This record gives sequence, structure tokens and C-alpha cells, in this order.
Amino acid sequence: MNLNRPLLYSRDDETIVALCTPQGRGALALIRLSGNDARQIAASLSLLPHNKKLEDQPSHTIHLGWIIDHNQQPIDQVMLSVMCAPKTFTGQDTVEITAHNNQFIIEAIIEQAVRQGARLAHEGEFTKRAFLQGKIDLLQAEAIHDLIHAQTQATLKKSLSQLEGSFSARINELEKELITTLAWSEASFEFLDEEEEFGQQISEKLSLIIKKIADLKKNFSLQQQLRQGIRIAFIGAVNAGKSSLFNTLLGQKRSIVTSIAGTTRDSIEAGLYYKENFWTLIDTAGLRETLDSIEQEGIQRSYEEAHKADIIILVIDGSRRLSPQEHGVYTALFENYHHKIILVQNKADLPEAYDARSLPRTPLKVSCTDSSWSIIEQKIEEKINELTRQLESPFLLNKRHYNLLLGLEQKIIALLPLLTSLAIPYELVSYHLRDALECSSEMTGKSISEEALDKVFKEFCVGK
Ligand SMILES: Nc1nc2c(ncn2[C@@H]2O[C@H](COP(=O)(O)OP(=O)(O)OP(=O)(O)O)[C@@H](O)[C@H]2O)c(=O)[nH]1
Ligand SMILES: [Mg+2]
Repeated sequence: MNLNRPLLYSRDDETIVALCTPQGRGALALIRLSGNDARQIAASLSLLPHNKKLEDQPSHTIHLGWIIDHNQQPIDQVMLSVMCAPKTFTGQDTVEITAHNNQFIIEAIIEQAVRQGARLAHEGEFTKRAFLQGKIDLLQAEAIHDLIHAQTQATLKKSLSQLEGSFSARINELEKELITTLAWSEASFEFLDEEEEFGQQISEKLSLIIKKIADLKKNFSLQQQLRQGIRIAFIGAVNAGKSSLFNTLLGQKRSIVTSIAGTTRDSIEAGLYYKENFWTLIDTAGLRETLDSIEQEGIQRSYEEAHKADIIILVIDGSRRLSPQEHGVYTALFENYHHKIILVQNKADLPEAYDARSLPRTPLKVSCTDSSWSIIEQKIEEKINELTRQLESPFLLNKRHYNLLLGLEQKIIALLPLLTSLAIPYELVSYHLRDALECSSEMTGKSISEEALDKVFKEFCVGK
């Protein structure tokens, strides 16, 4: 499908309806209608005061009215926002109904809309329409999805920047450079005496493009990590106070705390909003040698959590010395994950017995019995800032972008040897460059298969 000029299929004209706000508690709910008949359908299920007709109202106006059922019985008093094409999100006629947030009311309004000819929207269908109408490109559409699901301030900022088109601009720049190289390759057929010069120019340009792609791909795994939210795992020996610290940071007694070593048997996850960022805290089973098979399984999970975590809060019990076996475990953790460890010496309220020289880092001394533990929050914040500083690009790639960039890079690298031969096979060079261009157009969605497009929008929620 080539979308240089956006195509409209008839099913994309049909009027669709969906609840755009999440179900659950809250005063108001927003139901959106978009499509050729959106205004007529909204008019047929609403009553405005003074016998005003909704379809006669000018674009971008808001009206207080009632939604009525097919027996003319009132369903709810609502606000109706009328927006005419093309100046709408989808580029189509749109009516947004702000109703009271009651599930029966919402279902009744949607049912009436369907009775009057609308159909239920699929996942991401409003955004897909905005894309098909050329309002936004695919990279911006994906940014909307990321924006909704952003778990940290950093990812939020980056998806906003991507929505503004920062990533699209970089891809368009790459595309222009590829088109220039293609033009040089094509020109070589006409200007045979300058053939060699073209070859040189093309290879220089392609090397530059490869460098730009490498820059775009840089830090992809870190980006993925931040996109999924920050995982913070409490790891350490039994009885060190992992669950106590986990509960203290959470501000609730989520994990069981007892003086019995080996209390936590499985990993426990809980979410926490800290200064507008979402953290996932994970309490884990204490690390020790045991013959108990359930505990062994729990310990295995602790190691997996340590591996997956962005930050490890490695806890030691300051009121006792580490056993040689524990010392070995902590040292191994440092060897593998030193960059993501925050070492915490817990139980600072008790007499100190831990030998601070035994591990390669000075621990933060804290206690769950006073407010000293709050230093852990500050250190976590510092570590997150450190991570986000490494993300230089103003946008975040997703797996689709990464794979396409990788494909593009490989296609261009494969081209380079052709340009070093004595008689450069320009037809072949042009062929490969066109192929590479196809790859970059797929990124912005200028040229993309229906199937690939559906896959992108399937990730969205209904109503977006
Ligand atoms: N004095 C003192 N006791 C603490 C502190 N933190 C935890 N404890 C006690 O240490 C014991 C073990 O605490 P937990 O939080 O269950 O330790 P854990 O590391 O989760 O232990 P496992 O789940 O068995 O691996 C409990 O009796 C806690 O009350 C602290 O800061 N000071
Ligand atoms: Mg525990």
C-alpha cells in the first residue's frame, strides 16, 4: 500500500463509536463518534434545547443536551462537541459526547449509536484514521500509544517530542539522502564519463547514512528498559530486611516480615508513583543454600529478578557479619551487576557487626525503624537520572523501528562492496537503493502493507 497520497477505503469512512476514557471511577466519560455520518447519528440520538438541530450547528461548538433512546426516553444529560472535517483528529466529522461516568449510561449511549448506524471501533482505529488521512505519520501515531503508556517523565518527554515529529524528521532526512544517492546512481547512465566520480560520491554518502543509522540505534536496549518502567529489585541474604525496606518504600505492609530466615518464598511485585515516575518494586526470596525445593525455586527467581532489574537494592544486615558463603554470593552479584547496585546496610539502629571492607562499595547505612531509609529513594532517583542522561536521542525506538533500521543498515552495508568494483554495476546499485528506500518508507508508513499496519494499531486500546 503506498500512502504518499493517503488512500481511503470505504470501511474507513464508516462511522465508528467507542468510549475513549477508561472504565472505572470518575465523574465523566467521553464517547467519540467519527466518520461520514457522525453528525447525523449524533443528531438522531440527541435532543438540544429550543429545538436546535445538532447537524445545523457550526464546527467546533459545544452544546448541552440530552441523549435519548429509541423510545424517546432520556438516557443522560450530556455535552456534545461537534467538529467537522477536516480539522479534527481523524480528519473526519467527529462528535464527542461527554456523559456521566456510569457503565449503564455509557452502554446505552453506545447501543443507541450502533442502532443509528455506527459500528464499534477497533483498537487504535481513531489513530489509524488520523494516519490514513495524512494527519500524522506512523511514527507519530506510535508516539500517541507511547504517550498514553509512558511510565517515566523521561519516556513521556520523548514520546511528546516524537509526536511533534522529531523522529519523523530524522527518518525523512535519511530518506532524502537515500534519494540523492539513487539520483546519482541513475545519473551515471547518462553521464558515462563521470561514472567513477558518482561511485565515490555514493559510497561517501552511504557511509554517512550508516553512521546516522548507528546513532539512531544506539542505546536501544536502555530505551526498551525505560519504556517498560523502572524495575527495582531488593536482593540479599535471608533476614537482612529486604521485605521490611520494600514495605517501607511502598508505604504499606505488602510483604510478610518475620524474624524467621527464609520468610519470603516468591518474588512479589508492587507499583509505586514517586515524583511522577512509576517504579516497580520487587521483593525477593533471601539468598542462601537450602535443601528446601520450594525455597530453591524462590532463590532461582531472585537471581532472575536481579538480572532483569534496572536497579538492585543489595541489602546486608549490618548487625551481623556475612558468612563466607554469603560473601561469595554478594561478590558474584557485584561482578555481574556492579553498575546497577545500590548497596544498603540495614538495621543501623542495632550495634554494627558487618565488616564494611568485605565488599567493594561503601554501603548506605539505613534503618527501617527511623527515617534514614529515605536516602534509598534519593539514590534510586540519582541512578534513574544517570540512566536517562545516557539517552541522548529525543525519542524512543520501538522493536518495529529497531528492526527496520537494522534491515536498512544491512541493505546499505551489502551495497558498499558493489561500489568498489572497477565497473560499478549501477543498475544493481539503483535496485538495492530502491529496496533500502522501501524500508525507510515503511518506518513512517508512507509505504506499508495492510497487514503490517494492522499489527501496529492492534497494540492500541479501543477508543484511541
Ligand atoms: N532492628 C531492626 N530490625 C529490622 C530492621 N529491618 C528489618 N528488621 C527485622 O529483621 C527481621 C527480618 O526482616 P525481613 O524484612 O523479613 O527480612 P528479609 O530480608 O525479607 O528476610 P527473608 O524474607 O527471610 O529473606 C524482622 O524481624 C524485621 O523486623 C531494622 O532496620 N532494624
Ligand atoms: Mg522477605
